[in-house]
Amino acid sequence: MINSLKKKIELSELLGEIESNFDSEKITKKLDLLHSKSKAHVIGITGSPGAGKSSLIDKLVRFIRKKKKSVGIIAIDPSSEKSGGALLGDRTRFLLNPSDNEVFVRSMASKSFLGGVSEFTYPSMIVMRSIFDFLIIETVGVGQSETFIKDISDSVILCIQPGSGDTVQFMKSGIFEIPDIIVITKTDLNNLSDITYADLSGSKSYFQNNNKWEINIIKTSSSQNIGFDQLYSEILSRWKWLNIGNRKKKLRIKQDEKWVEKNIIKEFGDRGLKKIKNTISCKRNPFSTLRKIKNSINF
Ligand SMILES: Nc1nc2c(ncn2[C@@H]2O[C@H](COP(=O)(O)OP(=O)(O)OP(=O)(O)O)[C@@H](O)[C@H]2O)c(=O)[nH]1
Ligand SMILES: [Mg+2]
Repeated sequence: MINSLKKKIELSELLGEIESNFDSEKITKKLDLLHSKSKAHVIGITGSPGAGKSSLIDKLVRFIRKKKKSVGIIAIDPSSEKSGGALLGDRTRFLLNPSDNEVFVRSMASKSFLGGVSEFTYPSMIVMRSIFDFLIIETVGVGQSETFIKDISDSVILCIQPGSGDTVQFMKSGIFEIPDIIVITKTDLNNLSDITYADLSGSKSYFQNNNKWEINIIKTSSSQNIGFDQLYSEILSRWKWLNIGNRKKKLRIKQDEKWVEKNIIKEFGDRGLKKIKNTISCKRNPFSTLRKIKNSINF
C-alpha cells in the first residue's frame, strides 16, 4: 500500500533516479534492500499486438481494487523512446482512476537491452514488487520479449485473440514454456472462441511446462466484463502454488542470476560472462553482486 499522493510522487522519483543513476552505490544498496522485502505477485501479460492485453489489465485492476488490494503496473511500450507518465497513469492505455492512490502505473520505453525490453524494467519491478499486492507487467509478445517476460514474472498470462491465427502460430513457434495461464480474449466478438478453446485444450500437453503447474485456459471479454472472477481465482491458485515449499524463491533466484548475466553480457560480451560465470551467486543482493563484478572485471 502506498496510501498517499506524496508516496506516489516519492516512488515515481525513485524510479526516475534508478534510470539516471543506476550505477551509484546508494541506488545499489536501496535496490538490494527492497529486493529483500518482496511482497507482490508479479504477473506478466503478453500476447500479440492488439490481442486485448491493456483492456484486460484495466478490468483486472478494477477487480483487484474491489478486493481492496493494491496494484502496480509496468507498461512496456515498444514504440516509445521516453519513460515516465507514472503519476496520473497512462490514460491512453488504461482508464484507471488517477486519484486512486493504491494504483500506480509506470510506462517504460523499450530501449535496446537484450530482449528488446528496457534494462530498467528489472530494477523497477524489484522496487514496485516491494510495495504492492500485485504487480502487473504488460509487454507485447514479439520475438525475444516473450521470453523476457518469463524472466521477470512469477506468473505469465498469454492473451490469445480468437481466430487470430495465434493458436497455430503459438504452437508452431515452440514457445511452450511461456504461459502459466492462457486467456482467450474478446469472447464477445465472435463464435470462434469455442474453436480456439477446443484447439488449445486439445494441445495442452504441448505447452504443459515441466514444473507440474497445470495451465488452465480462461475465456474473458473485457468489453462485457466476463471471466474476471475466474481469472482472479486462477491467479490466486497460482500464487498459493508458488508459495508451497521454495518454488517462488527458486524461481526468483534464477531470475536474479539471469539478470546479472544479461548485464555482464551487455557490457563485457559472452567472453566476459564465461570468465566469471561460476562466481555469480545471487542468493541475496543481486544489485551489489553485479556492481562488484563490474568493478572487478578488467579486460
Ligand atoms: N469486442 C471486444 N473488443 C476488445 C476487447 N478487449 C479489447 N478489445 C479491443 O481490441 C483493441 C485492442 O485492445 P488493447 O486492449 O489495446 O490490446 P493490446 O493487446 O493492449 O494492444 P497493444 O498494447 O497495442 O499490443 C481495442 O480496440 C479494444 O477496444 C473485448 O473484450 N471485446
Ligand atoms: Mg496494450
